[in-house]
Amino acid sequence: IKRIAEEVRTTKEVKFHWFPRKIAELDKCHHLVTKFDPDLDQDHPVSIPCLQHHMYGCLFQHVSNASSFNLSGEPIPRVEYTEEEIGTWREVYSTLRDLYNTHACSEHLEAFRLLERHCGYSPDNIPQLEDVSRFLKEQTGFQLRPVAGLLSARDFLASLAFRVFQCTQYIRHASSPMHSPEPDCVHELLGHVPMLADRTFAQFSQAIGLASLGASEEDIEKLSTMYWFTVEFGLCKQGGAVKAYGAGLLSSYGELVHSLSDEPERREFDPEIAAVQPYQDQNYQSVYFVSESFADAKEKLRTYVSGIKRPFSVRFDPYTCSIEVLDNP
Ligand code: HBI
Ligand code: FE
Repeated sequence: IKRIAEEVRTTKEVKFHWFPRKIAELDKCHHLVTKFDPDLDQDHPVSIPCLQHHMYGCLFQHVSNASSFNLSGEPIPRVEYTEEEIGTWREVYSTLRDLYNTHACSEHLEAFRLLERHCGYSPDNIPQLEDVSRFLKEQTGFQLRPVAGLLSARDFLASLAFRVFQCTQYIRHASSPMHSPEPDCVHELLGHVPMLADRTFAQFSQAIGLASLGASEEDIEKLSTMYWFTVEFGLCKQGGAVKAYGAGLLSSYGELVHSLSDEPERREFDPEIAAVQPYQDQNYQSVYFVSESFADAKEKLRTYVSGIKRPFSVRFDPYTCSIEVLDNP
Protein backbone atom coordinates (compact mmCIF):
# COMPACT_ATOMS: atom_id res chain seq x y z
CA ILE A 1 0.00 0.00 0.00
CA LYS A 2 2.84 2.34 0.92
CA ARG A 3 4.49 1.68 -2.45
CA ILE A 4 1.33 2.56 -4.33
CA ALA A 5 0.89 5.71 -2.29
CA GLU A 6 4.42 6.75 -3.17
CA GLU A 7 3.95 6.07 -6.85
CA VAL A 8 0.82 8.15 -6.89
CA ARG A 9 2.70 10.93 -5.20
CA THR A 10 5.51 10.79 -7.71
CA THR A 11 3.23 11.05 -10.69
CA LYS A 12 1.56 14.04 -9.08
CA GLU A 13 4.79 15.89 -8.41
CA VAL A 14 4.76 19.15 -10.26
CA LYS A 15 7.60 21.64 -10.29
CA PHE A 16 6.93 25.13 -9.01
CA HIS A 17 9.02 28.14 -8.16
CA TRP A 18 10.67 28.28 -4.69
CA PHE A 19 8.95 30.59 -2.22
CA PRO A 20 9.57 31.63 1.39
CA ARG A 21 7.61 29.70 4.01
CA LYS A 22 9.00 31.45 7.09
CA ILE A 23 9.22 35.18 7.64
CA ALA A 24 13.02 34.95 8.14
CA GLU A 25 13.33 33.60 4.61
CA LEU A 26 12.20 36.99 3.30
CA ASP A 27 15.75 38.13 4.02
CA LYS A 28 16.61 36.11 0.89
CA CYS A 29 13.94 37.90 -1.11
CA HIS A 30 15.38 41.24 -1.97
CA HIS A 31 16.67 40.85 -5.49
CA LEU A 32 17.01 44.29 -6.95
CA VAL A 33 15.95 44.87 -10.50
CA THR A 34 16.65 47.90 -12.51
CA LYS A 35 14.34 50.08 -14.35
CA PHE A 36 16.04 52.45 -16.66
CA ASP A 37 18.93 54.74 -16.98
CA PRO A 38 17.73 58.19 -18.06
CA ASP A 39 20.72 58.46 -20.37
CA LEU A 40 19.76 55.28 -22.19
CA ASP A 41 16.62 54.04 -23.87
CA GLN A 42 13.78 54.79 -21.45
CA ASP A 43 12.01 51.50 -22.04
CA HIS A 44 15.13 49.44 -21.73
CA PRO A 45 16.08 47.80 -18.44
CA VAL A 46 19.74 48.05 -17.47
CA SER A 47 21.63 45.78 -15.13
CA ILE A 48 22.74 48.14 -12.37
CA PRO A 49 20.26 50.05 -10.23
CA CYS A 50 20.70 53.67 -11.15
CA LEU A 51 20.28 54.74 -7.58
CA GLN A 52 23.00 57.34 -7.74
CA HIS A 53 21.13 59.24 -10.40
CA HIS A 54 18.02 59.71 -8.32
CA MET A 55 19.17 59.61 -4.82
CA TYR A 56 20.85 62.11 -2.64
CA GLY A 57 22.56 61.55 0.67
CA CYS A 58 24.57 58.57 1.69
CA LEU A 59 24.20 55.76 -0.81
CA PHE A 60 26.27 53.46 1.37
CA GLN A 61 24.06 53.94 4.38
CA HIS A 62 20.87 53.02 2.52
CA VAL A 63 22.32 50.01 0.79
CA SER A 64 23.89 48.68 3.98
CA ASN A 65 20.71 49.24 6.04
CA ALA A 66 18.80 47.23 3.47
CA SER A 67 21.23 44.41 2.94
CA SER A 68 22.14 43.70 6.54
CA PHE A 69 18.64 44.03 7.95
CA ASN A 70 16.87 40.95 9.16
CA LEU A 71 13.31 40.47 10.30
CA SER A 72 14.10 38.88 13.64
CA GLY A 73 13.03 41.91 15.63
CA GLU A 74 15.89 44.34 15.36
CA PRO A 75 14.88 47.99 14.87
CA ILE A 76 15.22 49.58 11.43
CA PRO A 77 18.28 51.87 11.54
CA ARG A 78 17.42 55.57 11.73
CA VAL A 79 18.56 57.87 8.99
CA GLU A 80 19.66 61.44 9.44
CA TYR A 81 18.37 63.34 6.45
CA THR A 82 20.10 66.48 5.23
CA GLU A 83 18.46 69.93 5.17
CA GLU A 84 18.19 69.64 1.41
CA GLU A 85 16.41 66.30 1.67
CA ILE A 86 14.01 67.68 4.28
CA GLY A 87 13.39 70.59 1.90
CA THR A 88 12.33 68.14 -0.83
CA TRP A 89 10.03 66.35 1.59
CA ARG A 90 8.52 69.66 2.77
CA GLU A 91 7.71 70.74 -0.76
CA VAL A 92 5.91 67.53 -1.70
CA TYR A 93 4.21 67.15 1.69
CA SER A 94 2.76 70.66 1.74
CA THR A 95 1.56 70.46 -1.85
CA LEU A 96 -0.18 67.12 -1.44
CA ARG A 97 -1.56 67.59 2.08
CA ASP A 98 -4.16 70.13 0.94
CA LEU A 99 -5.24 68.07 -2.04
CA TYR A 100 -5.93 64.99 0.08
CA ASN A 101 -9.02 66.61 1.61
CA THR A 102 -10.82 66.53 -1.73
CA HIS A 103 -9.04 63.69 -3.57
CA ALA A 104 -7.99 60.99 -1.06
CA CYS A 105 -10.27 58.22 0.22
CA SER A 106 -11.45 58.44 3.83
CA GLU A 107 -9.19 55.55 4.95
CA HIS A 108 -6.12 57.47 3.79
CA LEU A 109 -7.25 60.72 5.42
CA GLU A 110 -8.00 59.03 8.70
CA ALA A 111 -4.68 57.19 8.87
CA PHE A 112 -2.84 60.36 7.85
CA ARG A 113 -4.22 62.20 10.87
CA LEU A 114 -3.00 59.39 13.14
CA LEU A 115 0.42 59.41 11.49
CA GLU A 116 0.68 63.17 12.07
CA ARG A 117 -0.23 62.68 15.70
CA HIS A 118 1.90 59.60 16.47
CA CYS A 119 4.64 59.09 13.88
CA GLY A 120 6.23 62.46 13.26
CA TYR A 121 4.48 63.16 9.96
CA SER A 122 4.91 66.89 9.37
CA PRO A 123 6.26 69.22 6.69
CA ASP A 124 9.52 69.59 8.61
CA ASN A 125 10.29 65.97 9.38
CA ILE A 126 10.82 62.84 7.29
CA PRO A 127 9.30 60.08 9.43
CA GLN A 128 11.59 57.20 10.45
CA LEU A 129 10.70 53.74 9.11
CA GLU A 130 11.10 52.20 12.57
CA ASP A 131 8.39 54.46 14.08
CA VAL A 132 6.07 53.92 11.13
CA SER A 133 6.62 50.16 11.18
CA ARG A 134 5.69 49.97 14.88
CA PHE A 135 2.56 52.00 14.22
CA LEU A 136 1.47 49.78 11.33
CA LYS A 137 2.12 46.65 13.34
CA GLU A 138 -0.33 47.86 15.96
CA GLN A 139 -2.93 48.85 13.37
CA THR A 140 -2.93 45.90 10.97
CA GLY A 141 0.08 43.70 11.69
CA PHE A 142 1.98 45.08 8.69
CA GLN A 143 5.66 45.84 9.20
CA LEU A 144 8.26 47.54 7.05
CA ARG A 145 11.57 46.18 5.86
CA PRO A 146 14.16 48.60 4.43
CA VAL A 147 15.11 47.92 0.83
CA ALA A 148 17.61 49.61 -1.50
CA GLY A 149 15.47 49.93 -4.64
CA LEU A 150 13.08 48.25 -6.99
CA LEU A 151 12.69 44.54 -6.30
CA SER A 152 11.66 41.75 -8.61
CA ALA A 153 7.87 41.42 -8.68
CA ARG A 154 8.11 37.90 -7.24
CA ASP A 155 10.16 38.99 -4.22
CA PHE A 156 8.11 42.10 -3.64
CA LEU A 157 4.78 40.27 -3.77
CA ALA A 158 6.04 37.37 -1.60
CA SER A 159 6.72 39.74 1.30
CA LEU A 160 3.09 40.94 1.22
CA ALA A 161 2.01 37.35 2.02
CA PHE A 162 3.70 37.85 5.42
CA ARG A 163 2.34 41.37 5.89
CA VAL A 164 5.80 42.77 5.27
CA PHE A 165 6.13 45.83 3.06
CA GLN A 166 9.60 46.28 1.54
CA CYS A 167 10.14 50.00 1.80
CA THR A 168 12.78 52.35 0.39
CA GLN A 169 14.39 54.72 2.86
CA TYR A 170 16.11 57.19 0.55
CA ILE A 171 14.55 60.28 -0.97
CA ARG A 172 14.45 61.50 -4.57
CA HIS A 173 16.95 64.07 -5.76
CA ALA A 174 16.24 67.69 -4.86
CA SER A 175 16.40 68.69 -8.53
CA SER A 176 13.00 67.10 -9.23
CA PRO A 177 10.99 67.17 -6.01
CA MET A 178 7.66 66.37 -7.66
CA HIS A 179 8.82 63.32 -9.58
CA SER A 180 10.75 60.12 -8.98
CA PRO A 181 11.12 57.34 -11.55
CA GLU A 182 11.70 54.74 -8.83
CA PRO A 183 9.98 54.26 -5.49
CA ASP A 184 11.41 56.51 -2.75
CA CYS A 185 10.36 57.24 0.82
CA VAL A 186 8.06 60.07 -0.27
CA HIS A 187 6.07 57.59 -2.34
CA GLU A 188 6.10 54.93 0.39
CA LEU A 189 5.34 57.20 3.34
CA LEU A 190 2.68 59.39 1.73
CA GLY A 191 1.18 56.82 -0.64
CA HIS A 192 1.48 53.30 0.76
CA VAL A 193 1.83 53.62 4.52
CA PRO A 194 -1.53 55.31 5.29
CA MET A 195 -3.37 52.66 3.24
CA LEU A 196 -1.58 49.79 4.99
CA ALA A 197 -3.08 51.05 8.25
CA ASP A 198 -6.55 50.05 7.00
CA ARG A 199 -7.69 46.57 7.99
CA THR A 200 -9.50 45.61 4.79
CA PHE A 201 -6.84 47.09 2.52
CA ALA A 202 -4.19 45.15 4.50
CA GLN A 203 -6.13 41.93 3.90
CA PHE A 204 -6.42 42.77 0.20
CA SER A 205 -2.65 43.35 -0.06
CA GLN A 206 -1.81 40.14 1.78
CA ALA A 207 -4.18 38.19 -0.47
CA ILE A 208 -2.27 39.32 -3.58
CA GLY A 209 0.94 38.23 -1.84
CA LEU A 210 -0.42 34.79 -0.93
CA ALA A 211 -1.63 34.27 -4.49
CA SER A 212 1.87 34.98 -5.80
CA LEU A 213 3.70 32.28 -3.80
CA GLY A 214 5.07 29.63 -6.16
CA ALA A 215 2.98 31.05 -9.01
CA SER A 216 4.00 30.73 -12.66
CA GLU A 217 5.81 33.60 -14.38
CA GLU A 218 2.61 34.33 -16.26
CA ASP A 219 0.53 34.58 -13.08
CA ILE A 220 3.18 36.77 -11.40
CA GLU A 221 2.92 39.10 -14.39
CA LYS A 222 -0.87 39.23 -14.06
CA LEU A 223 -0.80 39.74 -10.31
CA SER A 224 1.68 42.57 -10.61
CA THR A 225 -0.43 44.23 -13.30
CA MET A 226 -3.42 43.94 -11.01
CA TYR A 227 -1.32 45.36 -8.17
CA TRP A 228 -0.49 48.27 -10.47
CA PHE A 229 -4.14 49.11 -11.15
CA THR A 230 -5.22 48.73 -7.51
CA VAL A 231 -2.52 49.32 -4.89
CA GLU A 232 -0.65 51.83 -7.09
CA PHE A 233 -3.35 53.52 -9.18
CA GLY A 234 -6.69 52.42 -7.76
CA LEU A 235 -9.78 54.59 -7.34
CA CYS A 236 -12.83 53.82 -5.22
CA LYS A 237 -16.37 55.06 -4.74
CA GLN A 238 -17.18 56.89 -1.54
CA GLY A 239 -20.34 58.74 -0.62
CA GLY A 240 -21.37 59.21 -4.25
CA ALA A 241 -17.94 60.49 -5.33
CA VAL A 242 -14.80 58.83 -6.68
CA LYS A 243 -11.62 59.07 -4.57
CA ALA A 244 -8.06 57.85 -4.85
CA TYR A 245 -6.49 55.03 -2.82
CA GLY A 246 -3.54 54.06 -5.06
CA ALA A 247 -0.11 55.03 -3.71
CA GLY A 248 1.11 56.16 -7.11
CA LEU A 249 -1.71 58.70 -7.15
CA LEU A 250 -1.45 59.76 -3.51
CA SER A 251 2.24 60.56 -3.96
CA SER A 252 1.92 62.54 -7.20
CA TYR A 253 0.15 65.89 -7.27
CA GLY A 254 -0.18 65.93 -11.06
CA GLU A 255 -1.53 62.44 -11.48
CA LEU A 256 -3.85 62.72 -8.47
CA VAL A 257 -5.54 65.70 -10.13
CA HIS A 258 -5.51 63.99 -13.54
CA SER A 259 -7.03 60.72 -12.25
CA LEU A 260 -10.18 62.44 -10.99
CA SER A 261 -10.49 64.87 -13.92
CA ASP A 262 -12.54 64.36 -17.08
CA GLU A 263 -9.52 63.26 -19.09
CA PRO A 264 -8.91 59.57 -18.30
CA GLU A 265 -11.23 56.63 -18.75
CA ARG A 266 -12.60 55.10 -15.55
CA ARG A 267 -13.81 51.50 -15.50
CA GLU A 268 -15.40 49.34 -12.88
CA PHE A 269 -12.75 47.16 -11.16
CA ASP A 270 -12.67 43.63 -12.52
CA PRO A 271 -9.53 41.62 -11.62
CA GLU A 272 -9.74 39.50 -14.80
CA ILE A 273 -9.53 42.66 -16.91
CA ALA A 274 -7.16 44.67 -14.70
CA ALA A 275 -4.68 41.75 -14.69
CA VAL A 276 -4.13 41.99 -18.43
CA GLN A 277 -4.65 45.69 -19.06
CA PRO A 278 -1.55 47.14 -20.77
CA TYR A 279 0.11 50.01 -18.91
CA GLN A 280 3.15 52.23 -19.06
CA ASP A 281 5.03 54.04 -16.35
CA GLN A 282 6.43 56.99 -18.29
CA ASN A 283 3.28 59.05 -18.20
CA TYR A 284 -0.08 59.43 -16.47
CA GLN A 285 -2.38 56.45 -16.89
CA SER A 286 -5.14 56.70 -19.47
CA VAL A 287 -7.32 54.09 -17.71
CA TYR A 288 -8.15 53.72 -14.01
CA PHE A 289 -10.19 51.03 -12.29
CA VAL A 290 -12.79 52.05 -9.72
CA SER A 291 -13.73 49.72 -6.84
CA GLU A 292 -17.11 49.84 -5.10
CA SER A 293 -15.30 49.46 -1.76
CA PHE A 294 -12.27 47.61 -0.38
CA ALA A 295 -14.53 44.83 0.85
CA ASP A 296 -15.91 44.44 -2.68
CA ALA A 297 -12.42 44.54 -4.22
CA LYS A 298 -11.27 41.89 -1.75
CA GLU A 299 -14.20 39.64 -2.63
CA LYS A 300 -13.57 40.01 -6.36
CA LEU A 301 -9.89 39.28 -5.80
CA ARG A 302 -10.81 36.09 -3.90
CA THR A 303 -12.82 34.84 -6.84
CA TYR A 304 -10.01 35.71 -9.24
CA VAL A 305 -7.35 33.99 -7.11
CA SER A 306 -9.41 30.81 -6.84
CA GLY A 307 -9.07 30.51 -10.62
CA ILE A 308 -5.24 30.56 -10.52
CA LYS A 309 -3.89 27.03 -10.96
CA ARG A 310 -1.29 25.83 -8.47
CA PRO A 311 -0.59 22.24 -7.35
CA PHE A 312 -1.02 23.31 -3.70
CA SER A 313 -2.82 25.85 -1.59
CA VAL A 314 -1.37 28.17 1.03
CA ARG A 315 -2.50 29.60 4.32
CA PHE A 316 -0.76 32.15 6.54
CA ASP A 317 -0.41 31.12 10.16
CA PRO A 318 -0.32 34.36 12.15
CA TYR A 319 0.92 32.62 15.32
CA THR A 320 4.17 31.49 13.74
CA CYS A 321 4.26 34.00 10.85
CA SER A 322 4.73 31.10 8.47
CA ILE A 323 3.03 29.69 5.41
CA GLU A 324 1.23 26.37 5.65
CA VAL A 325 1.30 24.50 2.37
CA LEU A 326 -1.46 22.03 1.65
CA ASP A 327 -1.29 19.64 -1.29
CA ASN A 328 -4.34 19.89 -3.44
CA PRO A 329 -6.32 16.65 -3.61
N1 HBI B 1 9.97 47.04 -5.43
N2 HBI B 1 10.93 48.27 -3.73
C1 HBI B 1 9.89 48.02 -4.50
N3 HBI B 1 8.75 48.78 -4.38
C2 HBI B 1 7.66 48.53 -5.13
O1 HBI B 1 6.63 49.21 -4.97
C3 HBI B 1 7.71 47.51 -6.10
C4 HBI B 1 8.90 46.77 -6.23
N4 HBI B 1 8.98 45.81 -7.15
C5 HBI B 1 7.87 45.45 -8.00
C6 HBI B 1 6.67 46.30 -7.80
N5 HBI B 1 6.65 47.24 -6.91
C7 HBI B 1 5.45 46.23 -8.61
O2 HBI B 1 5.71 46.70 -9.89
C8 HBI B 1 4.77 44.93 -8.78
O3 HBI B 1 5.51 44.18 -9.71
C9 HBI B 1 4.49 44.14 -7.59
FE1 FE C 1 4.57 51.74 -4.83
